[in-house]
Amino acid sequence: MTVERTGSQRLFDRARKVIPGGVNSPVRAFRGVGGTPVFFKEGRGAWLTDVDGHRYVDHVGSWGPLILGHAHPPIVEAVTAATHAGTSFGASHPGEVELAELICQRMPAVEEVRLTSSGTEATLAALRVARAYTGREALVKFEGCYHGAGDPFLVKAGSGVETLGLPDSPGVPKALAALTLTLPFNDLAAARALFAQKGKEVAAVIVEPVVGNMGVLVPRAGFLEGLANLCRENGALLIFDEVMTGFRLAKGGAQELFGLAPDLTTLGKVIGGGLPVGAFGGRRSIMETVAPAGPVYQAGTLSGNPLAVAAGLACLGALGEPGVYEKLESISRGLTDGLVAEARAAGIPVTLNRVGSMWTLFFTEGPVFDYPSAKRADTRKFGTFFHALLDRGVYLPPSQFEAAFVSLAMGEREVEHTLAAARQAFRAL
Ligand code: KE4
Repeated sequence: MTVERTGSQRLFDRARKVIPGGVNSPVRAFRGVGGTPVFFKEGRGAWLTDVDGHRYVDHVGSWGPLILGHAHPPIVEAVTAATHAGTSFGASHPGEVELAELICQRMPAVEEVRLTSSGTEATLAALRVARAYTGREALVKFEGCYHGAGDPFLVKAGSGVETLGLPDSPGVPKALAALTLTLPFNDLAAARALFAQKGKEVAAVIVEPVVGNMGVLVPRAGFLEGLANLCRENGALLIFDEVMTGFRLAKGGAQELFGLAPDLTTLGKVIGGGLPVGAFGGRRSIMETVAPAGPVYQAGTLSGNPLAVAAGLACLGALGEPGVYEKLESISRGLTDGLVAEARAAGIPVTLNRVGSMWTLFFTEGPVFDYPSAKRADTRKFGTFFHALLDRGVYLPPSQFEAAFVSLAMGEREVEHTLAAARQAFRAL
């Protein structure tokens, strides 16, 4: 069963003439699954509609921000009202104070926070602050983790870099890349060995506390705590990159879930409710180094933009309601237990990794706990499965090395629709 998507094809043909690869972000290009990217014209709740009128249950949610679903009415109302009051001031306004207060209230390890317009800006800023605060230059990251498209992080990165099979990225100066040391995720012994050798050179360790950019990788017990201890013992800063996990995995993010207090935290996605926002924050003594309070420069024309802040406040407000994380957990468990059961019934070896409302179905026996084990997944089979679902009205992330996201707009209907499509798709493999 192949569904015609002539509207998407025509738009993609036009797009490729004026946009590199026809997309504004590589992960959208379907390079990991083959075929032509779908062009969507509308999202409503848990559903997307493409330009040819086909409808899909959306398991991508704009890569995480849409935890409440598409066009969530309180967000639409908040942004509409903000628009009529003016789209940008380039000056302070009440909303940015309210959003900063809310973030600090829900993440006690964040005593001060600066808003940006993307996660990439946030991680770049956090690294600059860590280097200034410690007077050191080395950065430690983990293979397969993705922290945005900034030069220092495009070393053995995940997400689109991994999907496109780029070893790293050309254009990143060797001298800069040499300052980024990479370790295997979930390997505390390797981290200890690195710190034994270079601990006093390390400005920061940056980690996705639950990895989403290799597909979902779950931290082993003691791994994150071990990193925190190594940082403390060696005078390095621990940065939790919670752009994806922040306020998704718990009301206080992954740091609440794991009971840890990183020195710095980066945020994005959910705190913008689908509009462009990022943020970096942490202990006051560290954040007071940031201009104009201190000498570390960081800036942005649209940082704290009134529309994005209005969307973020509406989104975080909804996430403050009682029972929302329990509801997310219940939908996520029902969906993923069902997928595993359908794969088993069809005799297809899979490993499903999930934390809360982030999950990935790997086409491999497993276990999948780091970059090498994730790379054993059969990406060809994933591509076939992806398209078999797409043709049955289910939109998964177009790459084996990405996380799928559950939204509060999903219910029984969306779960059943997805499982029925998966039942047929597994049999098409
Ligand atoms: P942005 O600059 O894309 O807002 O955020 C970068 C970023 C930083 N840290 C983490 C943990 C992230 O997951 C991201 C962005 N995630 C990808 C999805 N894997 C965004 C999708 C895309 O690149 O188009």
